[in-house]
Amino acid sequence: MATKVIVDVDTGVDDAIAILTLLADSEIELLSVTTVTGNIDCVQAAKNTKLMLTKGGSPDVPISTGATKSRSGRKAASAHHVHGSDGLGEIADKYWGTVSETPVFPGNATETLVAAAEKYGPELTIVATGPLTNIANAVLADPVAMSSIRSLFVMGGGFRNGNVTPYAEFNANFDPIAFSTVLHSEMNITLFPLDVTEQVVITRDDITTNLSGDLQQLIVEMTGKYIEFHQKAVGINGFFVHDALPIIALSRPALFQFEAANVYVVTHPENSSYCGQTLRFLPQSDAKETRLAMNCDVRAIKQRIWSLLNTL
Ligand SMILES: [Ca+2]
Repeated sequence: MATKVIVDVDTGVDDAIAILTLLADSEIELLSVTTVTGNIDCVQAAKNTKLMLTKGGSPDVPISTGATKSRSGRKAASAHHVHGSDGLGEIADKYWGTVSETPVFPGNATETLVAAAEKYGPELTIVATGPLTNIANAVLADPVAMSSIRSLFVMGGGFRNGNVTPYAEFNANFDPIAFSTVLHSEMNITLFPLDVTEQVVITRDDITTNLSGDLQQLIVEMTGKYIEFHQKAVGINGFFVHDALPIIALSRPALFQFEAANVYVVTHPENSSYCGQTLRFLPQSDAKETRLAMNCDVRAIKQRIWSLLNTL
């Protein structure tokens, strides 16, 4: 039976590739998408998601927008230099005419998450690839329902380094208060920090060699600016596909090595470069344990991404 999944996304370039990968995976049933403000605002994230659902052949999956500002008080999109002003490398306008009329429920993300948790409980996995604002709001609204789900997979945090400051990863830094609320909830959490997501680098050659036709063109266009950013910022000739990793792990957990830790996030001072830094300690019996994906089989993960995308 396919794993029931909701994704909570701030659809920039890597979220977009993650959504396409998920739609291609016949072992996953995507129930719904919720969007959160992060890379871009949650309304633009819903538009970008709609485009990916259409391209991925599932235009009827409902989308609910969520928080327009973080629990830490941040309002807007701060990642334009990475993902482009539309979140998709300045290509989205070109494609609007091709997008179907997927229903979008404004402001309904918390209700969607809680209702699905109540309905499906241990059959449901939520994958969060943006700041954790919506997930924290759902946990605060109904901690019992949310802790009954099978698992929450989160792309976020970084123990060796950050990516918006030397210490902090974007999702954790954008809403550290939400990140902390979720980490210390009763939910069963698996974290995919930069330590693992920065192991997988996708190059333009990878895309042109492994994909063809419209999908190749879309992904080449979408990743142009994102690759430029990575070349300047970290000196790699390609990009990290952060958000696709928890999606791959849903149906291929054996491609990752996991460990347990007690994880904490620095929530203040808000403007310091430490805000959003994640810290891990050996598990203590009186503290909340989080599962961390710290290493992965890079070659097999890339092969899995290409073989899935080629089924679309
Ligand atoms: Ca994201």
